[in-house]
Amino acid sequence: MKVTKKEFKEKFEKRLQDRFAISIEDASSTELYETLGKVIKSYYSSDWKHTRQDYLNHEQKQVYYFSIEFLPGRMLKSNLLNLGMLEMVQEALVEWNIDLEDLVQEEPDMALGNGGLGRLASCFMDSLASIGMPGNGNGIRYEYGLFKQKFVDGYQVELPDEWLNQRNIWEVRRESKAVDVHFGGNVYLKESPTGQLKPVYEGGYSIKAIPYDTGMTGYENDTVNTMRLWSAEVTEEDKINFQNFEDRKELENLTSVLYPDDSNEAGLRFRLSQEYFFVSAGMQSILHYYKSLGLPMTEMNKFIAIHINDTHPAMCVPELMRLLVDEEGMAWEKAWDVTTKVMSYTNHTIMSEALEKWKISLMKEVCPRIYQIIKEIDRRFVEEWSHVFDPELIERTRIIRNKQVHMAHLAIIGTHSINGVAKLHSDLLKSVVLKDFYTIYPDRFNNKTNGIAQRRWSQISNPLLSSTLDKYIGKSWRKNADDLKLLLNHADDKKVYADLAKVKKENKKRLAQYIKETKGIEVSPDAIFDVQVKRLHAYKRQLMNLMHIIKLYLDIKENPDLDITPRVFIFGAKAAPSYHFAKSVIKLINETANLINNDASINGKLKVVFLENYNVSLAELIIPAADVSEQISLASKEASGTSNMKFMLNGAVTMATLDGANIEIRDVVGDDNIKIFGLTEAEVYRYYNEQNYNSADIYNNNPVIHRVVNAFIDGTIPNSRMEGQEIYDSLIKYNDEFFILRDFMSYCEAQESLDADYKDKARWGKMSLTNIAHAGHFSADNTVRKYAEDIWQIEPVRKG
Ligand code: GPW
Repeated sequence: MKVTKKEFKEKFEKRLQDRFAISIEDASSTELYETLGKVIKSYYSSDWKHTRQDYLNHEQKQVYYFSIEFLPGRMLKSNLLNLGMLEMVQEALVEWNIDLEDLVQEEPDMALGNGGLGRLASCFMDSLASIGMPGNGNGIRYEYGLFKQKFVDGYQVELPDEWLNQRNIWEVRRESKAVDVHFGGNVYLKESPTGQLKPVYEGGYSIKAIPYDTGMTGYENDTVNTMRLWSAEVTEEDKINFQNFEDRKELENLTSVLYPDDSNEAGLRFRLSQEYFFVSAGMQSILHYYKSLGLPMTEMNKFIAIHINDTHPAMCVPELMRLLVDEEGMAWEKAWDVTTKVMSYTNHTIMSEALEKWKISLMKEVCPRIYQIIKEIDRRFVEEWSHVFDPELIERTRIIRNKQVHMAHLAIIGTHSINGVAKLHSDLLKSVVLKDFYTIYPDRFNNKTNGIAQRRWSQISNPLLSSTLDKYIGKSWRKNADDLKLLLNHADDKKVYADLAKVKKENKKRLAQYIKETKGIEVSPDAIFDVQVKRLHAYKRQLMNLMHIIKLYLDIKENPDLDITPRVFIFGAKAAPSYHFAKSVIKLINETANLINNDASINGKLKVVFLENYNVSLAELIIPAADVSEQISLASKEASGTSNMKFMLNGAVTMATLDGANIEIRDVVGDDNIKIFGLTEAEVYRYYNEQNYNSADIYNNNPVIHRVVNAFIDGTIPNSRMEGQEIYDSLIKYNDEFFILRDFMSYCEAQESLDADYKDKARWGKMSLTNIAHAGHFSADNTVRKYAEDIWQIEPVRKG
């Protein structure tokens, strides 16, 4: 898109005048933001239309990415960047004395997701468009996004995220594409005049699903894909049919809130209804589209691919069966063949508490026909395989077991591809968690290591680094992140180290300013910025990070002359509102922060900052300022991690266990440029197999650990007696589920070694540079390209 500054300014002024009848000088930031959004939209709207038309004209195979979460954050700058207008608009606004950053702040951070899973979906949307692939998102338009977090007396308090109060300028409501989704009632099968069994529905409710479409702009390629989010609406007409008030309220509010649990099973009826709602609405609209092509139903898999992002949308399988068999009259076997060819599934966790299961009784209540279809899929699965494999193995892999519907089993049996999100994770799926399924369907299993939207996590969040890179390696990396490798030509250039260090320092100043403003804490940009930002979860071990801080604190108290580089420990993390342990960890970190930050005898050597309300926008501020990236989950627990990739791209050095994608980061940067510590996954499994982990032994025999753990109960950390006791018990009485005590000394050693490396400017410069240079390996452009080739069989758009 080539738009001159002059054209832009004229258009902007006209829009502002048409909409608000004012001139630039009199406009508020809100008015300016809204106008800018409208102008940007007008620039991509014809490309949006053409993209859709191109797909249609060429009968292009498209993928639909079903995800119960999308976490795009703000879109203003990414749209400007993608349209090639970012610098021009920045300049134009400056000529009017307007700072683009002020307008950016006006946009609500769109947080329709919890963490990594939702953010990955949004990174994929960005990359699909940017490599010109026909890919659409399908999800839920929650009226309230993930709660806003505040701290009161060190405790987390949750406030509603009313993001739609300000209008969402990017979405387009498409009334004409609305569909009905049916819930509840009874269903029985009746023979039709043609001899077919047809379902007859009795009672139940229909609600309207209204799609809101958002254009997903590609990077400088005129492609604009669609993210379609569904909103539930109950019409006046429908209201009459509700038998009771509860049902009505529940369905009316179906898309009002996002469940705030990350990697944890929700298990409530309402959540199941949400899942069926966006699955059914999405599948129906895809089928409408496909039918408009006038192609044979049996060839759907040549034109449509549907991806199930974790198991939340796994009902896509029975829903497509319902549409093909019940509505289109296709024979079961044919429909099953098409369905499995269309569907593919990504697994994002091996942790059993996060594997979705639904009570049969609940599913019968919410979507009775879907339950019947699942039962039939299950019956045929047993029939097909129990003669081939050990019947016990088949029993273990059934979809319906112990009065529950196992969604992962449904997703595996009903798709042609199952992938994990990092090499280790995919291996563990095959060898442990889904071993039985791997026996049955070895060809379905594959790995797709996660990736990140490189442009957001460099060009948008770190413009200083971006221009420094341009200076040394040219601009090609901006489109093709693999070209970051060109930086290796300067691997030993001290001038480059110094330039990169200068950029880092500026970013640290920017963050220090924010910390000062929001928390009133003074931090020095000369200190090491050591960062752990991610959801608060026991397995991610924020607690171990805290214990290291406590150790340093006690060490300095004992020896005020201790030679350590000053460090600022920065946390950002939301805890699920019902996750008691996680909330206690937050309280303890906050109280420890108070203690340390206000202890003058520490001499500013340590600072602890827990930033409130971590979200995508805050990540864009924090990550460019990090020296150290904390990726310290117990080996085998973190499926991949993706912030690890963002930090690396921004030149931070990773403090890492051999878990998830950390392993692949080590493989590309080499052992010298990452700090590895802790148990390997094999060692963790050895403890499980031999059942001989004993945290109390470690506690009793290691004086360093003893002292740190005691700090939780001996009054060292103020105002946290109950929380301290709870943490202590988790470590000692309940045998330290995530082996923190086992990894602790190794963690401390790695931290000491990191301190020494940091002191050596050249050494650190090289580590940082090497990380940036290899970050292109984790570009979501590459990841999505592999999905496209191996799983979806889609190709870039043929234009025109
Ligand atoms: F439990 N992940 C997440 F697998 O953010 F469903 N939320 C979730 O509910 C789940 C996984 C689920 C994360 C993984 O924990 C993380 O390791 C991974 O990088 C990310 O998904 C994207 O694959």
